[in-house]
Amino acid sequence: MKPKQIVELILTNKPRIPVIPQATAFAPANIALCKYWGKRNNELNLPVTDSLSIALANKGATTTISISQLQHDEVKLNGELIATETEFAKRLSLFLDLFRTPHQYFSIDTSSNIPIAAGLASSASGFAALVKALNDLFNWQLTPTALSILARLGSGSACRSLWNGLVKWHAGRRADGMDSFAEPLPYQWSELRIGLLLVSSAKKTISSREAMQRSVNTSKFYAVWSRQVEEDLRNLEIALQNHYFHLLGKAAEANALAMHAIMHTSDPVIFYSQPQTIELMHKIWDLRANGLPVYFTQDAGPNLKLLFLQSDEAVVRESFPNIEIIAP
Ligand code: 2P0
Repeated sequence: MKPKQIVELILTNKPRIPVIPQATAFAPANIALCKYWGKRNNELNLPVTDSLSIALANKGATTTISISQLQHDEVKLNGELIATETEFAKRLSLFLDLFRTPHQYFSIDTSSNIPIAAGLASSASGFAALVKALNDLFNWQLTPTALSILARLGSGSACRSLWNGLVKWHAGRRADGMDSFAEPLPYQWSELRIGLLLVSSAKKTISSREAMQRSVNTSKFYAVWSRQVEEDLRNLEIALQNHYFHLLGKAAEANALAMHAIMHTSDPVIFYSQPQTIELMHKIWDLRANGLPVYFTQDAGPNLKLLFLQSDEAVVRESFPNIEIIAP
């Protein structure tokens, strides 16, 4: 099945004319504690494994959508009009092609309060916010599950950005991906903290889309990824259920390091870490060796995200003066 057919199926008997002049929606960014790395279907963004994430509360994307009077989409990013030939505008328009009726064009105004393309999951919150705004503009009244599937067609990890808190994306088994969507997990852990350590907000040299494809195709280590995920997910869920912080940190850090080991063994090599990333890792390991319960996770970029508890916030802030702390 093609993405367009999936959308037609989900929007069967749904209105295709806006019911309000414009709609605005927010979606949080999410950080995976167990990563999505590798697809079984590239067109539908169907993953090889399940993944588990935590939402970044008020960090994310706010998107306003309306019908454009022009003969093309208009895209504004953080208040600035973006040329239609840019990769960003083209990717958005290609996604909107899935929804538009003939000669229907959109005006999209999206702003993000997180650095774009720095491995901080900005496309995830962007596509999730867009799908929510479309749902409101047309009054589709879709279920969160349907919205999750639609967001996934824009960017895989976007299917996890429709909720706050802890979220699990079920890989599913079906070829059409109708069983591949995320859902919120029932665990609460208000003491959990995430610290953003920004090493660079420069655009990445290789997109995560391309990097995961290359990993699947060329890394011999990819063969063990499913087993790694299975074990990490089991430990993460036990940790979340029982508030075992060390188990949580250990599983999340191991999962991120395994994902990067796959990249490091890809051909050509994919290496997102900068010297400062490695320095920070050593600092985290040293602090931990000295008794501070702090762990990290890393996505497709040089930045690190620290995991720790509220009770250690002051020490963490002292050790990393530039950290941005989020209470998810
Ligand atoms: C994740 N990442 O689980 C993993 C960890 C990056 C590292 O999901 O091709 O932008 O649009 O489905 O969702 C980033 O990949 O990729 C991502 P596409 P996406 O958060």
